[in-house]
Amino acid sequence: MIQMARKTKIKRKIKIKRKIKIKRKIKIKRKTKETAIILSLNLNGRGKADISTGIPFFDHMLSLLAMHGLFDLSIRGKGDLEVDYHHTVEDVGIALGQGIKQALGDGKGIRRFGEALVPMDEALSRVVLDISGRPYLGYRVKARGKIKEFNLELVEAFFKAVTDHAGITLHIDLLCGTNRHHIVEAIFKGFGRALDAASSLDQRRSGVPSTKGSI
Ligand SMILES: [Mn+2]
Repeated sequence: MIQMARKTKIKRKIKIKRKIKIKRKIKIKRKTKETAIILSLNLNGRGKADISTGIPFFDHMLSLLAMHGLFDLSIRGKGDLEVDYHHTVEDVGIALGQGIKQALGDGKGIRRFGEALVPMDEALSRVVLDISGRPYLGYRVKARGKIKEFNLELVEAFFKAVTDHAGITLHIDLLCGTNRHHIVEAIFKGFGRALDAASSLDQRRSGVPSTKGSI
């Protein structure tokens, strides 16, 4: 009996040692009559952000997403900002969603689920996500209004575009908060952290984390 237990232990050690090496870097180019977006994303990054969308507040939020998700993210966006910020924000969301999906590939070895509770002073966000292959956004954030010219309804439009194109299930709740800047910041940081947790590789897993065999 003792010998058998020892054998089991040894087997387990060997399994854990196996390293998964997957290149998870992607470049997306997207051009429409309204916007032109060039995005590069490295899920195995270090939080390096180089963002320019023409909307300074949005750049600030995307930089936080990269920094706290430890992704390398570069975005060059040119949009019809004179019309509205909507096209640019939505199209950056589409490009980021496509980038996430492509960088994940078939999802081999990923943890799949991720969640984050992130405070920013009085604001507190909860972001929970599942890399499921099924787009769904639950967005329960009551805050309304503008930060300079950036309307808070754009935050929902952005995450809708991300979830639709990444194929993820995403729940965003604002548990509390009054300051608009703090609220949006807590949400973007939370998404970065939750996505990092869900997309990170579990060395114990060799296949796709689904009993169906695919995501
Ligand atoms: Mn800030």
